[in-house]
This record gives sequence, structure tokens and C-alpha cells, in this order.
Amino acid sequence: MAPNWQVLIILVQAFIVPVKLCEIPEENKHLIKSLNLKLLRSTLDTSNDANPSVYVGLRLSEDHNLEKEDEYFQKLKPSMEAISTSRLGIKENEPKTGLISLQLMAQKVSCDNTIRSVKNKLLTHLKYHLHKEKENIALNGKPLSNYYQYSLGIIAMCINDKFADRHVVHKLILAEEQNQFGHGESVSVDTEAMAGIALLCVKRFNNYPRELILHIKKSVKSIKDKILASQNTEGELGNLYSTPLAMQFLSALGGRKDKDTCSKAITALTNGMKEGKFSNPMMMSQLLPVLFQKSYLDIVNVDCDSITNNPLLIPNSPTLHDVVLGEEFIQVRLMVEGQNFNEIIEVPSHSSLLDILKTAQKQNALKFSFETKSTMYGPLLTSVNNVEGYWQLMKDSNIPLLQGIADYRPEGGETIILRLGSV
Ligand code: B12
Repeated sequence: MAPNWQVLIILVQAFIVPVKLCEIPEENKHLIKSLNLKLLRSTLDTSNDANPSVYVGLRLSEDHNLEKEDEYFQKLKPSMEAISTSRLGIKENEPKTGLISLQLMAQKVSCDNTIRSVKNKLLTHLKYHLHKEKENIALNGKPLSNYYQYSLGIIAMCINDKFADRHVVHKLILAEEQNQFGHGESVSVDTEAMAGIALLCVKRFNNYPRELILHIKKSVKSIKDKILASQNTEGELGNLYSTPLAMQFLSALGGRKDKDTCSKAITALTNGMKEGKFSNPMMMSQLLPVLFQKSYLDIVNVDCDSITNNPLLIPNSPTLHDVVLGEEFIQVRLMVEGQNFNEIIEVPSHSSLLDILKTAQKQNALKFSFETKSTMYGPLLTSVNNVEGYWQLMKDSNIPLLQGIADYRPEGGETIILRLGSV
């Protein structure tokens, strides 16, 4: 029988030209560059502390402004050095598991070997933190920070060729089996993904007992199934902001079977980018690697000798506010559940929820006050009318907001509810 040449050529091509799972379509490739520039531009903003996740995102890109990246890495160093020289311990029950992990990842992608001693000390701190997190799981059924940071910790050890204690890994597997990865009251696809990436990373070590390896494989499969099942009609895996990490997990997993899921998710992400929904540097930093089909596991593949500079990748300087406030005024209802606060607040259109809270505080000094804590994602609302806790942000009656107070900009006529929830 004569060979079917067309089929043969396609087969051969499939082997020679690696088909990248989930590549962004040609007509949308310009979005990658604009995201890269936006993230680079955020590094020029001196009002926030340098963020190691932003640096990792930039380094996992394939387009670089080496000078700006290096300047930013220099800004990260003091905080790495401060942690590395601090005494081993956890202050005020506030573990730094996630931060130390991101710092170690940043150090690894920087190719800067002059701070090897800092790296070793950070690894010692991380090992200690993971041990304390594990102890807390055994005692209180949950880590001191959360399973997202616990997984980041395992990844940071793993990409530095240090394998986490098997009991640490085992606790993550148990949590996955018992569906413990939540975000407030809902499932956290971000955490599923991060745990999946961590398990894929440790699976590469041959040092774990066979039994544990089998458990790891089973958990990875279960995470994959949960992530695929979380896809909604828009193509998002979980929600828009968990889609980048879910995609990182699928890319670390490899394989071609999920092409349809991937292309739908890419559509959701490109639509989100076109609508300007990725403006938060932390969120952009989780997304940028995905646009190059990369995951945190690719940190080990960064080839320091072949990173080239693109002299045309020049960010313009950051302005104080990306969004220009509108000239018209809008009215937004602000309610604090259980505290009898229910007022209409008038603000210029395009104001953020933070602007609304500030206006409310100014106008109702006796009835409304709030406090925030600065985090890598922006300001977190930590206290309302002197009540501290996890303040959930809701819209209309029961829709949780997908952005924080500094990023969310309500429409006129919306009702915002601040609700004290349980983590
Ligand atoms: C764990 C977690 C939480 C926990 C944190 C406490 C805990 N148990 O550790 C809880 C449940 C409290 C929480 C709350 C919220 N979260 Co949350 N959270 C996460 C998660 C899964 C990991 C965060 C983390 O540990 N990062 C690593 C460490 C190193 O960073 P860190 O800055 O040191 O960590 C602290 C802050 O990040 C803070 N934090 C957590 N979430 C958020 C969200 C915002 C907007 C801010 C400013 C801070 C913040 O809590 C962390 C631990 O203390 C991320 C997932 C992701 N993809 O990043 C979502 C995520 C960051 N959260 C998100 C959202 C929307 C919220 C809420 C606004 C939800 C709501 N409608 O109320 C609230 C915050 C409201 C407020 N009061 O200001 C979104 C943010 C999307 C965006 N565009 O910015 C994410 C990406 C999840 C998602 N896919 O929707 N979150």
C-alpha cells in the first residue's frame, strides 16, 4: 500500500517542530509585549517594596531589558539579606514562608552567584518555616500561613535541588485528598495549581519511598481533574485570576491532550488582558510566564549565558495613577454587614473601592473607619470600625469581588458589602 505522504509529513513535523501546548494566537502576540512592558514599568514605581514575584515573572519571559531587571534585583537584595541574617524563628505568628520562597526563586533566576551564602541561609529559614507549618497542620489541621505558601516553599526547595522532608510532602497530599484548598468559602484553584506544581517538582526526585511516589502521582491526577472541571463557559479555570497558575500547572504537566481546555483558557486570558483586567503587578507576574508556555519549574532551565537583551524593550515611567478619574460623579452604596452602616457615597467615576472607603471615612468620621495592611498584592482591608478579621468584599447581595480594594472600581448604582468572614 502506498504511504499517505500527507499524513507522514504531518507526523514528521510533529516530531521536529515542538508543538507548544497553549500558544497564544499570532493576532494576539502584541499583548505579550505590552504585558511585559507593563510589568517592567511597575518596577520603576518606588512607592512599593520590590516584589520578588515580579522579578521571577520578568525572568521567565523571553524578552528582556537586562539593565532594568538587574536594577530591580538590586532592590530585592536588602530584604533577602535582612531575612537571611535574622534569627531563626517566626515573629508574631506571621510566617514568611511565601516571601522566602519567592526570594529564593528570584535568586535562582537572577544567575547571581555572589550571594550564595544568602541563598544557603534563606534555605535554612525556609526549611525551618516548612517544619513549623507542618507541625501546625498536625496540631491544628492547617498550616500557619496557607497551603498556597506551603506549596511555594516545597517548589523553592525543589528547584534548588533540596528535597523537602517526606512528611512535609505527605501533609500536602493529605490536604489535597481531603479537599482542604479553599479561598474563603470557595475552592482555591490557585492553591490546587500551586500544590500540583510542587508535587510535579518533587516527583522528579528518586529519593522518596515508592509508596509516596504513588501517592504523589495520584494527587497530581486528582488536581488535574479538579482544574479541568473548574473551567467555566468563558474558558477561565476557576476565575480569571487563578487561570494563570492553573495554566502553569498544565504546562508543567505537559502532554497534548488538553489542547481544547488550553485554547479556551488562552482566549479567556487574552480577553482579560484586552479589557485591562491585568494591571496588578502580582497578577501580571503570575501570568507572564504562561504566555511563553512556562511554569515555575522552568526556573531550573533558565540558561544564564543565553539571555539576550532587547534594546527596544523600554518601559515609560510610571504615572501615579493609571486610571484617570472621570468628571461625572457616581453613587455607590456601602454597607458593613452586622454593623448597621448603610450609606450612599458619591465619588468621581472610575474611583477605586479604596477611594470610596476613604470618602466614607471622611464623611462619616464617627460611623466609619478602616485600616489596611500593605501586601504584595496591594492594600488588604484588615479592620473595619476597629473590628479586625478577614473582611470579605462583596458586590450586590452575594457576589465576591475578584479584586482588592485598590484595584476594584465599582460602577454607579452598585452596592458594596463588607462582610466579616472566616478564612
Ligand atoms: C490565601 C489567599 C487569601 C487568604 C489569605 C489569608 C490566609 N489564609 O493566608 C484570604 C482568604 C484571607 C484571602 C482574601 C482575599 N483574597 Co485572596 N488569595 C489567597 C491566595 C490563594 C494566596 C495568597 C498568598 O498567600 N500569596 C503568597 C504570599 C507570599 O503573598 P503575601 O502578599 O505575603 O500574602 C498575603 C496577602 O497576599 C493577603 N491576600 C490574600 N489575598 C489577597 C487579595 C488581595 C486583593 C490583597 C490586597 C491581599 C491578599 O494574604 C496573604 C497571606 O496573609 C491568592 C492566590 C494567588 N493567585 O495569588 C488569592 C488571591 C490573591 N486573592 C484574591 C482575592 C480577590 C481576595 C479577596 C479580595 C476576596 C474577597 N472578595 O473578599 C480577599 C481580600 C479582601 C480584603 N480584606 O482586602 C485574588 C486576587 C485577584 C486580584 N485581581 O488581585 C486571588 C489571586 C485569588 C483569585 N484567583 O481570585 N485570600
